Amino acid sequence: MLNLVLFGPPGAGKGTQSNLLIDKYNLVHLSTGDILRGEIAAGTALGLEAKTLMDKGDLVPDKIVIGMISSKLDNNPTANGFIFDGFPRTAAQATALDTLLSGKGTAISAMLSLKVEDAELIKRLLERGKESGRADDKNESIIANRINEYNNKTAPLKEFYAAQNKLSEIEGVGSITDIAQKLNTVIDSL
Ligand code: B4P
Repeated sequence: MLNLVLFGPPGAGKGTQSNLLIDKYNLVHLSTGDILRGEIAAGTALGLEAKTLMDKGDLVPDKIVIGMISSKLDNNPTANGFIFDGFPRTAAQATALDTLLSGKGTAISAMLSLKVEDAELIKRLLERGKESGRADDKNESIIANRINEYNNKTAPLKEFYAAQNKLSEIEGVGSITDIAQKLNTVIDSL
């Protein structure tokens, strides 16, 4: 199985690149951000709890997102592999993911980490916010909080995967097709 963690700060292009990779490699796309926004749109109790945190740019509790990923893995028993987009975001999530995958006789193949500077992230997210209607994209101080959450809780996961020899860092600035090409080169070498 090909199981990829697509990693990077908010606005790095994880969702954008995932959409290209799922078609090319026939993978199931698991975006915790998209799943949570689906819960919000459906007005579930989980969605209501998540919305308050997401609108402020805070992370949603580990227990919620780990449970969501666990059931998505169970629901896709014949998948060729998965792209984890925006998950894991904390050490507890990374450990839980390894345990879930090893229970299914598989593992993460690689972490692909997109590098983009803060000023570019802010520019992209404010631009998306004009049309997306996402509360967390509209306001620079909320975006700053998301970047802060990433730096404090998420960025250290690079070490977790580097220790397993699974980390590849890719420049995330440039055209979407050029970045996709760089990701393809890394994946094809796995
Ligand atoms: P996500 O939905 O994961 O939001 P994101 O990080 O902003 O998305 P992404 O990084 O994929 O955006 P993309 O670059 O594609 O999370 C939102 C919130 O959900 C979190 O803040 C948190 O509250 C919660 N959450 C989600 N997962 C969680 C977890 N595991 N644990 C706890 N909480 C969790 O797109 C950005 C923009 O850049 C787009 O407009 C795109 O068109 C543009 N873009 C992309 N590539 C470009 C390029 N090369 N050049 C120019 N623009 C580009």
